[in-house]
Amino acid sequence: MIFSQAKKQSAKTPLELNSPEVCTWCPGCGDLAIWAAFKQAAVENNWNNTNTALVAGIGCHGHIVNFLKLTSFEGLHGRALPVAAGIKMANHELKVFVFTGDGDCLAEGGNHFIHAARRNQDLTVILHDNAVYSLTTGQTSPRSPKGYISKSTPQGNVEEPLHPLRLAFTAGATFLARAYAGNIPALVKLMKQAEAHRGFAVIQVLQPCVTFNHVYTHQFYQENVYELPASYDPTDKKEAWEKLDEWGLKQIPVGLIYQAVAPTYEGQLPQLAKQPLVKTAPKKQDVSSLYKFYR
Ligand SMILES: Cc1ncc(C[n+]2csc(CCOP(=O)(O)OP(=O)(O)O)c2C)c(N)n1
Ligand code: SF4
Ligand SMILES: [Mg+2]
Repeated sequence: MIFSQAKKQSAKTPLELNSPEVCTWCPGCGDLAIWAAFKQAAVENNWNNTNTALVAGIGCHGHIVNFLKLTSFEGLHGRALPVAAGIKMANHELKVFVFTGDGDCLAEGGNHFIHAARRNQDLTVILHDNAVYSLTTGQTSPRSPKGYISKSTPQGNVEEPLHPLRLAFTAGATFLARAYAGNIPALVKLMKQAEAHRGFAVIQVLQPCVTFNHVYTHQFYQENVYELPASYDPTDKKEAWEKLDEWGLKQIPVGLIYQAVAPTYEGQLPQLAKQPLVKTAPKKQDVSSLYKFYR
Protein backbone atom coordinates (compact mmCIF):
# COMPACT_ATOMS: atom_id res chain seq x y z
CA MET A 1 0.00 0.00 0.00
CA ILE A 2 2.30 2.78 -1.15
CA PHE A 3 -0.03 5.72 -1.69
CA SER A 4 2.65 8.32 -2.27
CA GLN A 5 4.24 6.38 -5.15
CA ALA A 6 1.06 5.28 -6.94
CA LYS A 7 0.19 6.90 -10.25
CA LYS A 8 -3.12 8.69 -9.90
CA GLN A 9 -5.93 7.04 -11.87
CA SER A 10 -9.23 8.91 -11.85
CA ALA A 11 -12.23 7.03 -13.21
CA LYS A 12 -14.67 8.87 -15.46
CA THR A 13 -17.28 6.10 -15.39
CA PRO A 14 -18.23 3.50 -12.74
CA LEU A 15 -17.16 0.72 -15.12
CA GLU A 16 -13.58 1.97 -15.02
CA LEU A 17 -13.51 1.19 -11.30
CA ASN A 18 -14.17 -2.52 -11.89
CA SER A 19 -11.17 -4.70 -11.10
CA PRO A 20 -10.41 -7.66 -13.39
CA GLU A 21 -11.82 -10.04 -10.72
CA VAL A 22 -14.99 -11.91 -11.65
CA CYS A 23 -17.86 -10.89 -9.37
CA THR A 24 -18.96 -13.88 -7.29
CA TRP A 25 -21.96 -12.43 -5.41
CA CYS A 26 -25.31 -14.18 -5.92
CA PRO A 27 -27.70 -12.53 -8.41
CA GLY A 28 -29.97 -10.17 -6.45
CA CYS A 29 -27.55 -9.76 -3.51
CA GLY A 30 -27.69 -6.32 -1.87
CA ASP A 31 -23.89 -6.16 -2.05
CA LEU A 32 -24.20 -5.59 -5.81
CA ALA A 33 -26.16 -2.40 -5.15
CA ILE A 34 -23.64 -1.18 -2.57
CA TRP A 35 -20.87 -1.79 -5.11
CA ALA A 36 -22.76 0.15 -7.78
CA ALA A 37 -23.54 3.03 -5.43
CA PHE A 38 -19.96 3.31 -4.23
CA LYS A 39 -18.57 3.37 -7.78
CA GLN A 40 -21.05 6.10 -8.72
CA ALA A 41 -20.16 8.20 -5.66
CA ALA A 42 -16.44 7.66 -6.31
CA VAL A 43 -16.71 8.89 -9.89
CA GLU A 44 -18.79 11.92 -8.88
CA ASN A 45 -16.38 12.89 -6.08
CA ASN A 46 -13.10 11.78 -7.67
CA TRP A 47 -12.26 9.24 -4.97
CA ASN A 48 -9.21 7.71 -6.62
CA ASN A 49 -6.32 5.38 -5.85
CA THR A 50 -4.17 8.14 -4.35
CA ASN A 51 -6.64 10.05 -2.17
CA THR A 52 -8.78 7.13 -0.93
CA ALA A 53 -8.17 3.90 0.99
CA LEU A 54 -10.68 1.09 1.41
CA VAL A 55 -10.62 -1.46 4.20
CA ALA A 56 -12.88 -4.49 4.43
CA GLY A 57 -13.52 -7.25 6.90
CA ILE A 58 -14.03 -10.91 6.10
CA GLY A 59 -17.39 -12.02 4.74
CA CYS A 60 -19.34 -11.75 1.49
CA HIS A 61 -19.27 -7.95 2.03
CA GLY A 62 -15.44 -8.00 2.10
CA HIS A 63 -15.28 -9.10 -1.53
CA ILE A 64 -16.19 -5.53 -2.50
CA VAL A 65 -12.55 -4.46 -2.28
CA ASN A 66 -11.57 -7.25 -4.66
CA PHE A 67 -14.03 -5.94 -7.24
CA LEU A 68 -12.88 -2.31 -7.04
CA LYS A 69 -9.78 -0.87 -8.72
CA LEU A 70 -8.86 1.30 -5.73
CA THR A 71 -6.20 1.07 -3.03
CA SER A 72 -7.49 -1.38 -0.46
CA PHE A 73 -6.79 -3.81 2.34
CA GLU A 74 -8.87 -6.78 3.48
CA GLY A 75 -8.29 -7.28 7.19
CA LEU A 76 -8.95 -10.20 9.49
CA HIS A 77 -12.55 -10.99 10.41
CA GLY A 78 -13.71 -8.27 12.83
CA ARG A 79 -10.55 -6.19 12.45
CA ALA A 80 -11.35 -3.80 9.62
CA LEU A 81 -11.77 -0.82 11.94
CA PRO A 82 -8.38 -0.97 13.68
CA VAL A 83 -6.64 -1.25 10.30
CA ALA A 84 -8.62 1.73 9.02
CA ALA A 85 -7.81 3.72 12.17
CA GLY A 86 -4.11 2.99 11.64
CA ILE A 87 -4.25 4.15 8.01
CA LYS A 88 -6.03 7.34 9.04
CA MET A 89 -3.44 8.02 11.75
CA ALA A 90 -0.58 7.49 9.32
CA ASN A 91 -2.14 9.73 6.68
CA HIS A 92 -5.14 11.72 7.81
CA GLU A 93 -5.39 13.39 4.40
CA LEU A 94 -6.78 10.13 2.97
CA LYS A 95 -10.48 9.42 2.74
CA VAL A 96 -10.85 6.11 4.52
CA PHE A 97 -13.85 3.83 3.95
CA VAL A 98 -14.61 0.70 5.95
CA PHE A 99 -16.79 -2.02 4.43
CA THR A 100 -17.90 -4.32 7.19
CA GLY A 101 -20.58 -6.95 7.78
CA ASP A 102 -23.00 -7.22 10.68
CA GLY A 103 -20.99 -10.17 12.00
CA ASP A 104 -17.65 -8.54 11.28
CA CYS A 105 -18.60 -5.19 12.83
CA LEU A 106 -20.91 -6.17 15.68
CA ALA A 107 -19.76 -9.62 16.84
CA GLU A 108 -16.03 -10.20 16.38
CA GLY A 109 -15.36 -6.47 15.90
CA GLY A 110 -17.94 -5.06 18.34
CA ASN A 111 -15.29 -3.73 20.69
CA HIS A 112 -13.56 -1.81 17.88
CA PHE A 113 -16.87 -0.35 16.72
CA ILE A 114 -17.66 1.08 20.18
CA HIS A 115 -14.24 2.65 20.65
CA ALA A 116 -13.92 4.08 17.14
CA ALA A 117 -17.31 5.75 17.70
CA ARG A 118 -16.27 6.97 21.15
CA ARG A 119 -13.12 8.54 19.71
CA ASN A 120 -15.06 10.08 16.80
CA GLN A 121 -12.40 8.84 14.40
CA ASP A 122 -12.80 10.36 10.96
CA LEU A 123 -13.85 7.19 9.13
CA THR A 124 -16.78 6.29 6.88
CA VAL A 125 -18.27 2.92 7.78
CA ILE A 126 -20.50 1.14 5.27
CA LEU A 127 -22.19 -1.56 7.33
CA HIS A 128 -23.52 -4.34 5.05
CA ASP A 129 -26.34 -5.47 7.31
CA ASN A 130 -27.85 -8.70 6.00
CA ALA A 131 -28.60 -9.93 9.54
CA VAL A 132 -26.79 -13.20 8.95
CA TYR A 133 -23.30 -14.70 8.62
CA SER A 134 -23.45 -15.24 4.87
CA LEU A 135 -19.98 -16.30 3.80
CA THR A 136 -20.06 -19.15 6.30
CA THR A 137 -23.45 -20.22 4.86
CA GLY A 138 -26.10 -18.53 6.90
CA GLN A 139 -25.68 -18.74 10.67
CA THR A 140 -27.51 -16.42 13.08
CA SER A 141 -25.71 -13.10 13.66
CA PRO A 142 -26.12 -10.29 16.24
CA ARG A 143 -28.54 -8.63 13.80
CA SER A 144 -30.79 -11.69 13.31
CA PRO A 145 -34.23 -11.15 14.84
CA LYS A 146 -35.47 -13.03 17.89
CA GLY A 147 -36.92 -16.37 16.82
CA TYR A 148 -34.77 -16.49 13.67
CA ILE A 149 -34.27 -20.05 12.46
CA SER A 150 -30.94 -20.96 10.93
CA LYS A 151 -28.53 -23.89 11.05
CA SER A 152 -26.94 -22.42 14.21
CA THR A 153 -30.32 -21.76 15.90
CA PRO A 154 -32.57 -24.53 14.49
CA GLN A 155 -35.12 -24.01 17.26
CA GLY A 156 -35.17 -20.25 16.90
CA ASN A 157 -32.82 -17.49 18.08
CA VAL A 158 -33.44 -16.65 21.75
CA GLU A 159 -31.37 -13.42 21.67
CA GLU A 160 -32.57 -9.89 21.00
CA PRO A 161 -30.82 -8.27 18.01
CA LEU A 162 -28.32 -5.47 18.43
CA HIS A 163 -29.14 -2.03 16.97
CA PRO A 164 -25.87 -0.71 15.55
CA LEU A 165 -26.97 2.90 15.16
CA ARG A 166 -28.25 3.14 18.72
CA LEU A 167 -25.01 1.58 19.92
CA ALA A 168 -22.90 4.01 17.87
CA PHE A 169 -25.01 6.98 19.03
CA THR A 170 -24.53 6.21 22.71
CA ALA A 171 -20.81 5.56 22.15
CA GLY A 172 -20.29 8.99 20.53
CA ALA A 173 -20.58 8.66 16.72
CA THR A 174 -21.49 11.91 14.96
CA PHE A 175 -23.11 10.78 11.66
CA LEU A 176 -25.70 8.01 11.60
CA ALA A 177 -27.68 7.02 8.53
CA ARG A 178 -29.65 4.08 7.25
CA ALA A 179 -30.29 3.07 3.65
CA TYR A 180 -31.97 0.22 1.81
CA ALA A 181 -29.59 -1.28 -0.77
CA GLY A 182 -32.37 -1.32 -3.38
CA ASN A 183 -32.39 2.49 -3.53
CA ILE A 184 -29.05 3.21 -5.20
CA PRO A 185 -29.47 7.01 -5.73
CA ALA A 186 -30.27 7.48 -2.02
CA LEU A 187 -27.25 5.39 -1.09
CA VAL A 188 -24.95 7.42 -3.39
CA LYS A 189 -26.15 10.63 -1.72
CA LEU A 190 -25.58 9.27 1.78
CA MET A 191 -22.12 7.92 0.92
CA LYS A 192 -21.08 11.38 -0.29
CA GLN A 193 -22.57 13.07 2.79
CA ALA A 194 -20.92 10.57 5.13
CA GLU A 195 -17.50 11.09 3.55
CA ALA A 196 -17.89 14.88 3.69
CA HIS A 197 -18.71 14.64 7.41
CA ARG A 198 -15.75 15.07 9.77
CA GLY A 199 -15.96 12.32 12.37
CA PHE A 200 -17.20 8.77 12.78
CA ALA A 201 -19.88 8.18 10.14
CA VAL A 202 -21.94 5.01 9.87
CA ILE A 203 -24.35 4.02 7.13
CA GLN A 204 -26.31 0.92 8.08
CA VAL A 205 -27.20 -0.53 4.69
CA LEU A 206 -30.13 -2.94 4.78
CA GLN A 207 -28.60 -5.49 2.42
CA PRO A 208 -30.75 -8.50 1.59
CA CYS A 209 -28.87 -11.80 1.45
CA VAL A 210 -31.13 -13.49 -1.07
CA THR A 211 -29.57 -16.91 -0.46
CA PHE A 212 -29.63 -17.29 3.31
CA ASN A 213 -31.95 -14.71 4.87
CA HIS A 214 -35.58 -15.35 3.98
CA VAL A 215 -36.92 -12.91 6.59
CA TYR A 216 -35.22 -9.62 5.63
CA THR A 217 -35.87 -9.88 1.90
CA HIS A 218 -36.09 -7.16 -0.77
CA GLN A 219 -39.87 -7.45 -0.51
CA PHE A 220 -39.74 -7.02 3.29
CA TYR A 221 -37.73 -3.82 3.03
CA GLN A 222 -39.74 -2.45 0.12
CA GLU A 223 -42.89 -2.86 2.23
CA ASN A 224 -41.47 -1.61 5.52
CA VAL A 225 -38.94 1.20 5.03
CA TYR A 226 -39.97 4.84 4.79
CA GLU A 227 -37.93 7.91 3.85
CA LEU A 228 -37.46 10.54 6.55
CA PRO A 229 -39.43 13.64 5.53
CA ALA A 230 -37.67 16.87 4.51
CA SER A 231 -38.97 18.46 7.74
CA TYR A 232 -36.95 15.97 9.86
CA ASP A 233 -34.00 17.64 11.64
CA PRO A 234 -31.02 15.25 12.09
CA THR A 235 -29.27 17.74 14.39
CA ASP A 236 -32.02 17.42 17.00
CA LYS A 237 -30.44 14.88 19.34
CA LYS A 238 -33.64 14.00 21.19
CA GLU A 239 -35.62 13.48 17.98
CA ALA A 240 -32.76 11.42 16.55
CA TRP A 241 -32.80 9.09 19.55
CA GLU A 242 -36.52 8.53 19.08
CA LYS A 243 -36.01 7.79 15.38
CA LEU A 244 -33.19 5.39 16.16
CA ASP A 245 -35.61 3.51 18.39
CA GLU A 246 -38.00 2.86 15.50
CA TRP A 247 -37.85 -0.59 13.92
CA GLY A 248 -40.98 -2.46 13.00
CA LEU A 249 -43.52 -3.20 10.33
CA LYS A 250 -44.00 -0.13 8.09
CA GLN A 251 -41.72 1.61 10.58
CA ILE A 252 -38.09 1.45 9.46
CA PRO A 253 -36.81 4.98 8.80
CA VAL A 254 -34.12 5.48 6.15
CA GLY A 255 -32.03 8.58 5.47
CA LEU A 256 -29.72 10.74 7.58
CA ILE A 257 -30.91 10.21 11.15
CA TYR A 258 -28.30 12.05 13.20
CA GLN A 259 -25.46 14.46 12.60
CA ALA A 260 -23.44 16.47 15.10
CA VAL A 261 -20.34 18.62 15.05
CA ALA A 262 -17.59 17.44 17.42
CA PRO A 263 -13.78 17.32 17.36
CA THR A 264 -12.31 14.29 15.62
CA TYR A 265 -9.67 12.07 17.18
CA GLU A 266 -7.09 12.90 14.52
CA GLY A 267 -7.91 16.61 14.64
CA GLN A 268 -6.93 16.80 18.31
CA LEU A 269 -3.52 15.16 18.08
CA PRO A 270 -0.74 17.75 18.19
CA GLN A 271 1.57 15.31 16.36
CA LEU A 272 -0.69 15.52 13.29
CA ALA A 273 -1.32 19.25 13.37
CA LYS A 274 1.36 20.26 10.85
CA GLN A 275 1.30 17.41 8.39
CA PRO A 276 0.46 13.69 8.12
CA LEU A 277 2.85 11.26 9.79
CA VAL A 278 3.76 9.73 6.41
CA LYS A 279 5.22 13.08 5.37
CA THR A 280 7.21 13.46 8.57
CA ALA A 281 10.75 12.09 8.42
CA PRO A 282 11.56 9.83 11.37
CA LYS A 283 13.81 11.46 13.96
CA LYS A 284 17.30 9.90 13.89
CA GLN A 285 18.65 9.00 17.32
CA ASP A 286 21.93 7.39 18.31
CA VAL A 287 20.95 4.28 20.32
CA SER A 288 24.45 2.72 20.46
CA SER A 289 24.76 3.55 24.19
CA LEU A 290 21.60 1.50 24.81
CA TYR A 291 23.10 -1.48 23.01
CA LYS A 292 26.22 -1.20 25.14
CA PHE A 293 24.09 -0.98 28.31
CA TYR A 294 22.12 -4.15 27.56
CA ARG A 295 25.02 -6.19 26.13
C1 LIG B 1 -11.45 -14.78 13.63
C2 LIG B 1 -12.37 -15.45 12.71
N1 LIG B 1 -13.52 -15.97 13.18
C3 LIG B 1 -14.41 -16.55 12.34
C4 LIG B 1 -14.14 -16.60 11.00
C5 LIG B 1 -15.12 -17.27 10.08
N2 LIG B 1 -15.94 -16.31 9.38
C6 LIG B 1 -15.59 -15.86 8.17
S1 LIG B 1 -16.74 -14.83 7.52
C7 LIG B 1 -17.70 -15.02 8.90
C8 LIG B 1 -19.05 -14.34 9.03
C9 LIG B 1 -19.24 -13.18 8.15
O1 LIG B 1 -20.45 -12.56 8.47
P1 LIG B 1 -20.62 -11.03 8.21
O2 LIG B 1 -19.54 -10.25 8.81
O3 LIG B 1 -22.01 -10.64 8.60
O4 LIG B 1 -20.42 -10.93 6.63
P2 LIG B 1 -21.33 -11.44 5.42
O5 LIG B 1 -20.72 -12.71 4.96
O6 LIG B 1 -22.70 -11.63 5.94
O7 LIG B 1 -21.23 -10.35 4.43
C10 LIG B 1 -17.12 -15.84 9.84
C11 LIG B 1 -17.73 -16.20 11.13
C12 LIG B 1 -12.95 -16.02 10.53
N3 LIG B 1 -12.65 -15.98 9.22
N4 LIG B 1 -12.09 -15.47 11.39
S1 SF4 C 1 -24.59 -15.55 0.18
FE1 SF4 C 1 -25.92 -13.78 0.55
S2 SF4 C 1 -24.57 -12.06 1.07
FE2 SF4 C 1 -23.33 -13.69 0.12
S3 SF4 C 1 -23.26 -13.15 -2.07
FE3 SF4 C 1 -24.96 -14.56 -1.80
S4 SF4 C 1 -26.76 -13.25 -1.45
FE4 SF4 C 1 -24.95 -11.99 -1.12
MG1 LIG D 1 -23.72 -10.52 7.46
